[in-house]
Amino acid sequence: MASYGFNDQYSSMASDSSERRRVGLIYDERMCLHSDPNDLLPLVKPDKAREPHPECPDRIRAIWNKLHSSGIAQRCVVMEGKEVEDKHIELVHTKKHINLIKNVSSTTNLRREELANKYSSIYFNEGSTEAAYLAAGSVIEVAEKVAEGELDSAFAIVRPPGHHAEENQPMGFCLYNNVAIATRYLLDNRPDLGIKKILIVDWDVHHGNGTQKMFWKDPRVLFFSVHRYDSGTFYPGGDDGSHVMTGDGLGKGYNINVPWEHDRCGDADYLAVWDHLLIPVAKEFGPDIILISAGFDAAIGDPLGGCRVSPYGYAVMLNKLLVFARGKIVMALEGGYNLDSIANSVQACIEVLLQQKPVIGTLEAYPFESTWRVIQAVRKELSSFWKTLAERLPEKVTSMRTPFIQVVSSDSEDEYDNFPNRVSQDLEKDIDNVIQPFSDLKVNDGPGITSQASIISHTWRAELSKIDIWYAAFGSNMKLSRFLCYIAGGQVESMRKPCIGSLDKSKPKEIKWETFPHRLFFAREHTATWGPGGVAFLHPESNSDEKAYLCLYRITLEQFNDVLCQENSSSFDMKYPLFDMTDLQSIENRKSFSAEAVKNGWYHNVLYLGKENGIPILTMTCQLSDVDYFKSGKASMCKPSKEYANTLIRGLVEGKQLTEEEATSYIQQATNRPL
Ligand code: Q9C
Ligand code: ZN
Repeated sequence: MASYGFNDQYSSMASDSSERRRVGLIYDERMCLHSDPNDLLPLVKPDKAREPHPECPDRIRAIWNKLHSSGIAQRCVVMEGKEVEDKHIELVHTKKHINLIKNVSSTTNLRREELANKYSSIYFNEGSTEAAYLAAGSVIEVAEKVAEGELDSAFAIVRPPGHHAEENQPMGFCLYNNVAIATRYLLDNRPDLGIKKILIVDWDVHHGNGTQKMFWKDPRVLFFSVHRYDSGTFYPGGDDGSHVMTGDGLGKGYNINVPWEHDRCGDADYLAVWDHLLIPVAKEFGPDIILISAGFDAAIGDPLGGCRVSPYGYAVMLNKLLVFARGKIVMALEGGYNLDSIANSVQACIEVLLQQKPVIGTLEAYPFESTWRVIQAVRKELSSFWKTLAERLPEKVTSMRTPFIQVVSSDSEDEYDNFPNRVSQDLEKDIDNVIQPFSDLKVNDGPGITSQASIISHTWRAELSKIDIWYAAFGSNMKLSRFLCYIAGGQVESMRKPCIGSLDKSKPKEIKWETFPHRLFFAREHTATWGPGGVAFLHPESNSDEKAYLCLYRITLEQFNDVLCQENSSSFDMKYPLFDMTDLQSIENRKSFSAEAVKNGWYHNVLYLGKENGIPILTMTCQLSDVDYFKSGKASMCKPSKEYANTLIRGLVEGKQLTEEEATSYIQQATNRPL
């Protein structure tokens, strides 16, 4: 874990948590001057009237107005647009392409129409050049500020979009590839900012073909795109968006495509991709900054996308990315054509960036069966590049799914008035009945739910509160009254200072005892809680000659995080969990997990001890390297203080595990035997 830079992230988050997060918002009305000249025709020739172009100026106006009327914009750092310089565009585009965009607005209408017709889904007008320069320049502007640390994160409300634009051609409503230009700018022109690895998350419903090509061989940029693919029939079409497209040369493994097989993917599908692909890979990659190609055309109600992501879904997706790169996230608008959907979705995202209120909501359905198929195919394709993807997903996880029912086969969106998935009211209802509602999900009933529960997450606390684990105590926490201080808060006799407790003060649901083949020992000279004398540790490695008594408390994973925090640090602010769902999933195979954010604590090594009633048993102890340190005599073994030993003995006796004599001799043995 150390290589992921978690310690840095957590500690920096903790230290400035009381301050408000600085979120940049960039917008410029001049980007509204780019529009489809055909949209003016109805004024001239009413008989030629047709649907307005979906990539219209009102898109960014709708977002801007919404953010102002809701008062969110007033909480952000608002900036004016800035034009990109040609030398920066040249980082990703040819001179020929730059000349096309630079001159297209000063030529004739007829010439513009001819030029536009040479490309796929492109229009030009008098405002196109300026808008394209502003869109790219504005993304650079905020990316630079976020990289410098002047802003924590930012959203660039820009158009025209960028991710389809390739080195030498505009495409799919995109003129310059805004996100790609900003990415290369940070990497190549600003080495002073220390940005060496960039994660680009492209959640626009269309594949980001342009961005993929620009970083195809570049291992500094991890390009991750989730998009409708529909066997290569969905725009932009062909096999560029296939999951076998993983990059080339040094960049092999740094291009990840998650291609939906069909329409109607929603929150549950996207969050399954987050939990089982993006988040684990992002941990392993350790980006210095994240750029999001934030199209909102996978939103419910979008006329082109046919997907069903809710504003809450986008909020959770974004929230899960905030733990990386010290929260340095730059979002740039790409597609998204339902004005209400994009305004609400952007609003939800900015609220996440501001971190001023918890993300609240629930999910309605499981992922589609096809979603698990896609996730498994992607994991397999990339398993040799990312070790986190090599493990097979448990059947319990992938068995939670929604059957897919083909409703209307309308694949091409040849005209913009064509809703890809228009279904009758009745059919829509039938589908909803097939989708098992979230309320039917037994969320607190064993380990099968572990990964599913993360799909139904709000903030990390709400998410982890649904998961039960056994916390196994071998030290003073064997005594219930002492352990309850970590849950409800407080102080029992002979403790030197009170505990804060968990945010969730509910008592353990069950208590059990078990013995484990691990060595109990006492080390260190003095502790803040117990004063002079050693404290108990469990040897992290098992040893069949040993027998340690552990008291198992069934608590939630949220409470476990609070215990882990209190055992290790008096000051750590739990903005993010120390031990989350992903960690719980991986600990079964790895057996131990180091909570890097509190690595100065003596109990930051989480050990997996097996399962009880299907629920994972976790304890916390020192690192294996600490054991060597104790053995070396540098911080020798040490007898527990009288008070402390007494607390342990009382715990064992009250728990009816040993008689007073047996307990005393058990503790004594643990004290005297060398390691
Ligand atoms: N039959 C973005 O969302 N559709 N671009 C053309 C032709 C083009 C979408 C359909 C969709 C482009 C940024
Ligand atoms: Zn799109």
